Amino acid sequence: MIILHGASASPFVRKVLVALALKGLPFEQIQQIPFTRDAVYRKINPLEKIPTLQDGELTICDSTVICEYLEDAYPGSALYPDNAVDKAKARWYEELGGTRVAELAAGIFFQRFMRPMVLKQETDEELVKKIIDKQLPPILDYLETQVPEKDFIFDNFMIADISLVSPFVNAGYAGYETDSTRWPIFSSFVERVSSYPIVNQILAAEAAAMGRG
Ligand SMILES: N[C@@H](CCC(=O)N[C@@H](CS)C(=O)NCC(=O)O)C(=O)O
Repeated sequence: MIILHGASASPFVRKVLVALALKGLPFEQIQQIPFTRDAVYRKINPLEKIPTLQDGELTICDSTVICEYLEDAYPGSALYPDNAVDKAKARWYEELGGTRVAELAAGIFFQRFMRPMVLKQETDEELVKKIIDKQLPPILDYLETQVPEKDFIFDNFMIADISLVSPFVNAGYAGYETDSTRWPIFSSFVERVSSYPIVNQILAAEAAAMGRG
């Protein structure tokens, strides 16, 4: 049985939940909360980040490594395109979604949700304002040119789609919405990916767990 360690509200755990759903794989989830300095968890993930996945003898960390493993190990819907050009694009979008986009969009969630609720620290609203007014706009200008007006980035819904949108789900929990007059294409892409049945189901379960259902 596959075991996924990580709280569902993490943008990175959500990406793996989508991958598991696309592959139709049964799994058990342990809702590991990050930033807890959990000595037991550190034994399976020295970086102390979520997610970590165990599959039999295998224990691996990092959402991208996990999704690539699931793609290599299991049949079911493809998580990545198979031609070299599209696969390179998919890797880039996954990298962008998991680095700068996560740092900024999920950073709003970190400040407004994780800091007060989990870390018992104050929100740095000055930093949130800087993210929203200065740091996110150039990234959104770029994303506006990268995502399609209809459907998904490739022929089918894939990991690249959820990688770019997942951090914005967290930003949404923290009260941020992309301005649909300034970034209409990306805003509608976020809506479309969020309402894709597999994602929608995962978000509904997540909202219920967070008391938002
Ligand atoms: N590159 C990693 C990033 C994972 C990550 O940063 N997870 C956050 C939660 S959303 C975390 O566990 N942070 C705890 C920490 O940085 O100590 C991945 O793709 O899995």
